[in-house]
Amino acid sequence: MTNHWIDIQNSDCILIMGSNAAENHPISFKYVTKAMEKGAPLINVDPRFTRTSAKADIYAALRSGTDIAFLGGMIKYILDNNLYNKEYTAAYTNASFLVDESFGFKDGLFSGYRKNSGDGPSMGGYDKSSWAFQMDDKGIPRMDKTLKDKHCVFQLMKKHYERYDIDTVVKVTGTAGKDLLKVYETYTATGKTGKAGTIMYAMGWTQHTVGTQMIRTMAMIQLLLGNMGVAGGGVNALRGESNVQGSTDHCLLWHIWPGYLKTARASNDTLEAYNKKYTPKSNDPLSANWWQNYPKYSVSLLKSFFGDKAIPENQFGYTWLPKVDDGAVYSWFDLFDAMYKGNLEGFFAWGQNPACSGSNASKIRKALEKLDWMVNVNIFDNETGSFWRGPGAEPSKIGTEVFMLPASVSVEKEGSITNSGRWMQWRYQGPKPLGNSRPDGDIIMELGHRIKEKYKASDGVFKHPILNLKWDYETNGAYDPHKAAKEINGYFVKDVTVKGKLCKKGTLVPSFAWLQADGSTSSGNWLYCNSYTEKGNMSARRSKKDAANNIGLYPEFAWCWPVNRRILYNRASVDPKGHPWDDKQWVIKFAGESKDGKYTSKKWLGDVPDGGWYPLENPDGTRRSDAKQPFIMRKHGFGQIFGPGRADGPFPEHYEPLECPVEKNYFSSRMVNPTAVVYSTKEDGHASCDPRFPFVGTTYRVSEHWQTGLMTRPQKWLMELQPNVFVEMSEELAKLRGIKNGERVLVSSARANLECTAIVTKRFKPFTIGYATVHQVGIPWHYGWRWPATGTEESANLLTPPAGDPNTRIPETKAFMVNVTKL
Ligand SMILES: Nc1nc2c(c(=O)[nH]1)N[C@H]1C(S)=C(S)[C@@H](COP(=O)(O)OP(=O)(O)OC[C@H]3O[C@@H](n4cnc5c(=O)[nH]c(N)nc54)[C@H](O)[C@@H]3O)O[C@H]1N2
Ligand SMILES: Nc1nc2c(c(=O)[nH]1)N[C@H]1C(S)=C(S)[C@@H](COP(=O)(O)OP(=O)(O)OC[C@H]3O[C@@H](n4cnc5c(=O)[nH]c(N)nc54)[C@H](O)[C@@H]3O)O[C@H]1N2
Ligand SMILES: [Mo]
Repeated sequence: MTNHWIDIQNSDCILIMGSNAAENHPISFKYVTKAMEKGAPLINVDPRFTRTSAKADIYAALRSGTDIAFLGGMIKYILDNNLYNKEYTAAYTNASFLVDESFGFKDGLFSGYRKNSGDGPSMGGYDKSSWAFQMDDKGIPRMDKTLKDKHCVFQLMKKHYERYDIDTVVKVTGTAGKDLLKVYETYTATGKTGKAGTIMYAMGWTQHTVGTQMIRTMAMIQLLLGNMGVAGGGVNALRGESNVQGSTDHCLLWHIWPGYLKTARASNDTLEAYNKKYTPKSNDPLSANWWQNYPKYSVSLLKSFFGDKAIPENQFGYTWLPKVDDGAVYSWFDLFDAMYKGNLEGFFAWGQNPACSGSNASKIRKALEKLDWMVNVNIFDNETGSFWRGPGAEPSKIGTEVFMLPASVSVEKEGSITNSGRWMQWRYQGPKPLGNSRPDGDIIMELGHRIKEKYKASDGVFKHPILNLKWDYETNGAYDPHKAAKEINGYFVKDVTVKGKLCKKGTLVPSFAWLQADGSTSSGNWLYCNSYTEKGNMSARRSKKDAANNIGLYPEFAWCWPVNRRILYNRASVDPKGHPWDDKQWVIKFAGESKDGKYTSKKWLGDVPDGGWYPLENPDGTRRSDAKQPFIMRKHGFGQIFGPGRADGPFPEHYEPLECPVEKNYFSSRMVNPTAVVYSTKEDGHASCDPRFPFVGTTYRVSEHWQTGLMTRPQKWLMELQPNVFVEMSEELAKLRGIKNGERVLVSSARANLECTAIVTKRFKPFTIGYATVHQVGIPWHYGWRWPATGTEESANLLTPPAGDPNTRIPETKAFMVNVTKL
């Protein structure tokens, strides 16, 4: 979240789209309700009527996978009706930037497209050279602040979304025209200065071959309406598992190191080359270009990995690190694909259940059979640990040796979790671990020590990073979460003078502004610098005192990255002179002194400002040369309406899901995202516009179960509430197929069949797509054969497709094609 949970209460209009927050993030509704009580309308857009819809003032249905069409229509509506926030858009976004004259878009393709002719999963990619900005002779992007130049971002955007008129959007989404207009009208009213609209989204947006671009379309809307940086605004991803934000920050994903540093590639052959490659350069003195500090963060991270062994002569240990081959990808899809092809020997399934959670799960189950060994680190046995005795498996023919390491559950451990709002919160140990189960921290520490011992004894391959790894987060032989937290925050490794202050060796670094690129500081994650300092464990704070602006920032409750800043990009919540756009619910305001119309001293009130520089303008309107643009993490300092970083285009474009019910895309002759990734094998195909699979399928969660159900399926009372895999369908579809509520039916896709209990409901309605009637059904994915013991219930992921988003490679589990038949 750019903002945080409590801040939702400050919103003037809440759009929940691509999430069912009432069921999956129930606490959020405490704040949604507070905003509603103050008069904020709640809008919900979902293919089916959910418990969130039941609370909404406005509900609109759309066919799964068509959100870019829906939101692209909103962009056109904003532009046609002049509803964008002109001052904000011109001052803080790249709407005024001029794009290279060779940039173009034709019939669904941006300039520079190349189809992939090899056998990799990617359908194609772009040479992005024509997506570059025009630069002036100082190397600063050329701008037209009147937004009239035909090559400026604003005009290009206008042209791009010209095609997204109401009629076409209706034909694609199946949403009623009057519902579309009502949503557009209500939400875009937040473009007025002083008003704020927020978006709450989650998996309904991410799990598509165009998932990243769905979110970007909304980010563009938020920039156009001036909703970024302000209280009650922002782009708010409701994260899932309680600590998924924390684990992403600390490099859960293969392509990033802690703090969103890049994983080193083979061609980054020296530390210098690595730092050079990933440190952006800006020639604009008004751009903070925060990532220019990259080498300070990467060197401090290497110091944290290797301690005293990391010295300038060995590039602080960089030379020892594994590097990913250029072009190679190690996403979930790619790993299981490699396993399936027999290219992996061993596998740690640590706190996960891929045999049920992964899209196209039968391939994952088959892949596990190809391993020599697997270690399941879990609180319970699950379908992954027991894959060898699952349905269809023949134990006598499977050579995989499976080990189970019992872990203790979350409440039996001390440590921190970081919630969606970026708040790192300390938790204490409740009961002691049961039986021979151990905290994950202890398991991984001991594993590290044992591997080191083996390496010492056998001089194995690739030994340097392991033998030199500093591995000392223990006290009296047990994993110590305080030691780990201090390591993450970082400390000075020798006496140094920074900013005129002597910092003693061993003291904790007060914040990332103190980190150095010369090896004098160590930090396991620069973003968490300031979380555990000489003042103590910031994440354990519990003060209910609010900040001066009284908008629910609670700066002394827990700790928030970065540097306890509760609302990201908050410098965009003030006008160029430093006055809040919204006087009542202000986030920060400039309170420095001025003389003769010029600011003479710096002081900000409220939240930790996103950089404490002077405002862009003096009170008399003259521009300051010592100020910075608000979007400090962007190279040029501006919010990106034109986003050339994405794999599939600088503007989001509607494409159909890999498996879709229509033969025509009304926006272009391109059907599927031309850069999507598809991992089909001969046995695991896909089917588009195939009469055998005429209905749109989607998967989702229910309140009563958690994820693949390991922590809920063994509970009798929860099973009583939600005993079976069900398929939710409209009364119209049930009639068409002769299915009655509560009957067992067969749902099938190009991959598998799944037995489900039919729920015939008014919550789904057929969509009219162009001239066709399209039915959609939905299935929860919480089940698996291991519990209940009847063995009749299975995972919805047997049905889901082998395709994903080109930017993230997240699978398209929210839109695929199925058939439903009576059993
Ligand atoms: N009780 C409970 N709570 C949970 C979880 C749980 O398992 N159980 N899991 C947690 C985790 S890890 C996560 S990631 C979050 C996920 O939180 P959510 O994203 O809210 O979860 P889902 O139920 O998967 O999907 C949300 C909604 O997306 C809708 N949808 C499907 N396709 C589309 C589409 O194309 N467009 C739009 N606009 N909507 C679509 C579905 O109908 C569904 O209502 O929940 C967390 N909270
Ligand atoms: N079709 C479909 N598929 C989906 C999704 C969807 O919406 N639709 N959503 C996706 C999403 S958002 C997510 S997050 C993934 C989740 O995918 P997974 O992470 O593979 O699934 P979980 O069921 O959350 O697995 C968590 C495991 O950790 C164990 N566990 C619990 N506590 C601890 C602990 O303290 N230590 C250890 N070592 N183990 C513990 C549980 O018993 C469980 O087996 O699934 C994805 N799959
Ligand atoms: Mo998730």
